[in-house]
Amino acid sequence: MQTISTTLDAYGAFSKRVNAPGNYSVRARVPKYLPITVPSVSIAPQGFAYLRLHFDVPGDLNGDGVINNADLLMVLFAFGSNSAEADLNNDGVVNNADLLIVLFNFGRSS
Ligand SMILES: [Ca+2]
Ligand SMILES: [Ca+2]
Repeated sequence: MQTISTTLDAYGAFSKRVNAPGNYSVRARVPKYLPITVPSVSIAPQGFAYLRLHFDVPGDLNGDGVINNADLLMVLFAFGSNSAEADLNNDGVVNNADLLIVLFNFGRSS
């Protein structure tokens, strides 16, 4: 599978020149959420595609595509601090709310 890296704009759009226009499987990541895969994205000869991406499974703090012990440990080690890296709900503190997000989604992968 060919991998292309690009940056989405605020509307989730990207433009990327590809070697061959056609259908691609697009895997997208944002920090702290499980990545999502969108199959059969048609990329035009000009390299444009417009996607509506919805990231709905938070908890993947280390970005490896699975929510497991590694993510849990990141929350536990940062517990009580203001570590932005482990602050899943972005409220400025790492606490029970962040822990529950990891536990609720524990074992999920994409
Ligand atoms: Ca993870
Ligand atoms: Ca928090």
